[in-house]
Amino acid sequence: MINQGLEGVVAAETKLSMVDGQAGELVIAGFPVAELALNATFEETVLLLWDGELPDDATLRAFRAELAAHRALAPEALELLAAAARAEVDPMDALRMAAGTVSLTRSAGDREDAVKLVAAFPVIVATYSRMRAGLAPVSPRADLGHAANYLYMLNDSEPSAEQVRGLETYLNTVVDHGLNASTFTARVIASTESDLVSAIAGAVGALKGPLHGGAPGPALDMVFEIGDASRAEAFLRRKIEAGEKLMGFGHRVYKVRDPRADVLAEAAERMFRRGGDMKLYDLARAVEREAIRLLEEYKPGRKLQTNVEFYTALLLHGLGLDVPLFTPTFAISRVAGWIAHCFEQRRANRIIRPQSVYTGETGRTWPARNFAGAAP
Ligand code: COZ
Repeated sequence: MINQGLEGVVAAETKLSMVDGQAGELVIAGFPVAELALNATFEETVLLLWDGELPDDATLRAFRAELAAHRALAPEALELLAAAARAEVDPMDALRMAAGTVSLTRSAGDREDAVKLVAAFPVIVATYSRMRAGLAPVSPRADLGHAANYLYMLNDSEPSAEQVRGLETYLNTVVDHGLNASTFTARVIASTESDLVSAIAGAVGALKGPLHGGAPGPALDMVFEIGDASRAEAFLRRKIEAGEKLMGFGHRVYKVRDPRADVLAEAAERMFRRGGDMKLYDLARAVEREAIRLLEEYKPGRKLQTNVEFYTALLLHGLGLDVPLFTPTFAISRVAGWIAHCFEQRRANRIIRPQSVYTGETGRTWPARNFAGAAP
């Protein structure tokens, strides 16, 4: 019996995250997601995943300095991003291409590659975003933390403490999530004993897909297109009846509301309330309620609930990020989780190689043909 999409197949043991789809719970390295998301800096979360424990002050300071020291992109990476901007390449393709340039500087091994990749992702995304907008790239600042430096390089202005906290809440929330498609991709590549940069380049390619990390943009576009709660029902019925999937809803594992949606919805509400304009937030909540009601009507029993992408869109929009930055920002976080899974794979490796069942013809005989291949 074939498990389409490997649904229900347990392919690894992990200490990185526990996803309970029935209870709607997510534990990341021992912490309930809300506990970690609201309290940790992203640097603490990265070391928690990589080393299994929260870092002490000295270790954290050293790690921040290491990340800062690896922010500057190689000239070849800048040239590549400039060429990508001229060609108007998708930001996720630009990220995948530029991430590969980490291979230009030979490193001592996985851990050094890991630091280089985590440090480079926000710099690549922010640099490319400005190039695509025809703006001069902003050089990274060593005195800013990981999340703050990303917002600084995007906007050429120092972010507020609230903006940094909002972004870190997001980055911590989406950093790891069991064997999702991009994480599994990274583990497959790592299981062949290939290098970490190759594993991460593959994972970026997987995350780009609209069924995985590519959903937040279309989810927000849908809320904007609806524009007013009174138009939600008719709009959503049309989409569902046209056989389209509502971006931001449904999940392979969660059959109740994604616990990450709760964390991000609360962070978004705090931000919009502080900004004083609740219109978009209230509209999103109304669209969410209608979508869940209609999905139950059209797909009874499928338990299609809000997933992380729906409130990702709202929170990142509230942080001033444009839609094309949503999935790359997801990658800025998840790269730390991908790397942690590669470390786990290395520690107890067995090449990942499932079976397939052949359903094609057998016993065919080769037709009489002359050497050029044309029939005589
Ligand atoms: N909108 C409308 N219908 C949906 C839906 C959605 N978002 N998600 C699932 N369905 C429907 C499917 O069409 C399918 O209907 P039929 O049985 O009539 O064909 C049924 O619900 C079961 O769905 P499926 O087996 O495809 O679920 P699966 O677990 O394979 O897929 C994903 C989960 C996340 C891919 C989900 O279906 C989806 O595509 N969501 C939208 C994209 C998104 O938000 N992705 C981010 C995930 S974190």
